[in-house]
Amino acid sequence: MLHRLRGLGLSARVFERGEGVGGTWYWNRYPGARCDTESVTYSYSFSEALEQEWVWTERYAPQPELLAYANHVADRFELRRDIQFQTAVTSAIYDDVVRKWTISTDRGEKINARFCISAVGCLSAAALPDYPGLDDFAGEWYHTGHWPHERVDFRGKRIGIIGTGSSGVQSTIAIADEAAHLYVFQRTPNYSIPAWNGPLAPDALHAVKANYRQWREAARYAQIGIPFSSNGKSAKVASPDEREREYEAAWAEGGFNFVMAYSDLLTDLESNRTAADFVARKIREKVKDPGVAELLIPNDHPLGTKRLCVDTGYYETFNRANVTLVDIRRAPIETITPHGLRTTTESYDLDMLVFATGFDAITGPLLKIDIRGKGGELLQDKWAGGPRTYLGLTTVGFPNFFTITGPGSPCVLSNMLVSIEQHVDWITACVEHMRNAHFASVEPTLEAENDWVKTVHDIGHTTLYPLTNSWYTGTNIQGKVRMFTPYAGGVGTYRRVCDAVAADGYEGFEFTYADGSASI
Ligand code: NA7
Repeated sequence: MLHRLRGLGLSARVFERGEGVGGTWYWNRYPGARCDTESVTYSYSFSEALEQEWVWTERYAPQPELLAYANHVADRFELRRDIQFQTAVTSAIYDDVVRKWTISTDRGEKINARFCISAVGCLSAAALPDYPGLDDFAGEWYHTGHWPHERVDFRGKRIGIIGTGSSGVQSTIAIADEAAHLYVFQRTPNYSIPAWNGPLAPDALHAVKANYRQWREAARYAQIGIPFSSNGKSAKVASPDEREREYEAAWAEGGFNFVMAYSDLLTDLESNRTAADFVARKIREKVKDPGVAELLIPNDHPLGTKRLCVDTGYYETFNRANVTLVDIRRAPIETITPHGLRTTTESYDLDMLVFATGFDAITGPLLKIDIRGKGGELLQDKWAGGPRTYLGLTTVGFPNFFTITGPGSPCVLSNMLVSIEQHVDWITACVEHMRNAHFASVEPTLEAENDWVKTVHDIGHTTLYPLTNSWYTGTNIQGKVRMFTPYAGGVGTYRRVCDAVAADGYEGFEFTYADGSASI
């Protein structure tokens, strides 16, 4: 976004809480952290020179490589001089008279700006369970989303990890390699698909680089921003033999592709069941203890309706003598004790606790900032019943405020890099349009916002996602409204809608001149 705004000749300043760039890959430094979208796709496309010069070494990049990439991009495009690190934005307040935002930081600064653009991310507000006793815990404890920069030593220690989402799955595998004993406290098992990660052969990387434009174009119009597609068929109508072959092929390919094996796995319970049964069989094959295998098989949600995990060796980890799976659904954690934790049935002595307990997702990071629009309206109040946006990019009452990968856009259902770039380009074009036409502010109309909220809801409810308790529906955070807020119609469809809105003179937006006169 900074690079694009500079390209328009505007002055821009970025505020960043961390000491460095990288966002997700800056904070989530836990052992085993790795992107579960393939590197050649989970990377920027805005610069051909950048995509040609960077060499990915693994099929799925590990966190240090992604952080190195973010730093390389920051250096290459000389971004740092306009980024203020170790600075948190505390409030953003719109002044309707001068049509400007005043942004305040925790360093006591106040900055005036025509535009305020949120790039706070969807998974950056870590959630810690409020078990009693944590303050008195004598050992070390960490949250995967706030992992220290220094190496954490697991050797010889009894470790307890709470949470079995993507972060829990990845760190379990890595910690088990070192710990004296690892207790995995599982409330809800999730589905994990093998990544088959490994070195990225120079030939394979070269082949993508030789055709990068087609590759990127395919990603931009694919369902989830990754260039693969389903066979277009329903799993229900395929014969059991056919299905087995299809699932075996998707399993052998690995990663998110699995859920695209048939076109209706995320919309039809019966079809979904066939894929879930296949994965259950794979878990039973991998895990030697049948009781442990049954505990690891998800039983409360359709496959893929909680974020799928992608792993290399997760289920096999439970065959190790130094790993114990603890079912905290049956016997919940009651309290953290000075030397471990106690469930309703047992006590565990632990030297370290790892919380892989997730995030106040999608709206969480934004709503932690005091954002006030026209008439002093608080965004928290406006979104008290759930987020309301037009295109996931803008919201009524908050002019000149844009949300990169905001609620109501494909955001967390997509390859984030593709969605980020699409939003950045759309916002850039909108700002340029305003400058050319001498508009001072832009805001969606209430009608456009209402229609979009309904569209997002209606499309979401053609899928199985709303059935499941998850961070997709907000149920992981106590008191949060249950609502499925991402746009589930696909990255390509969404892009076409956004492009059409812009091509139609920004249909659904109201632009205002500096003197207050409106142009619709
Ligand atoms: P997730 O996917 O939200 O996983 C959090 C895990 O922590 C999940 O298994 C939760 O169980 C568990 N959890 C959360 N709170 C508790 C409490 N209080 N007690 C026990 N267990 C708890 O977060 P991740 O960090 O793994 O992944 C986030 C995303 O980052 C990921 O999807 C990728 O997009 C990258 P639950 O299912 O709620 O029963």
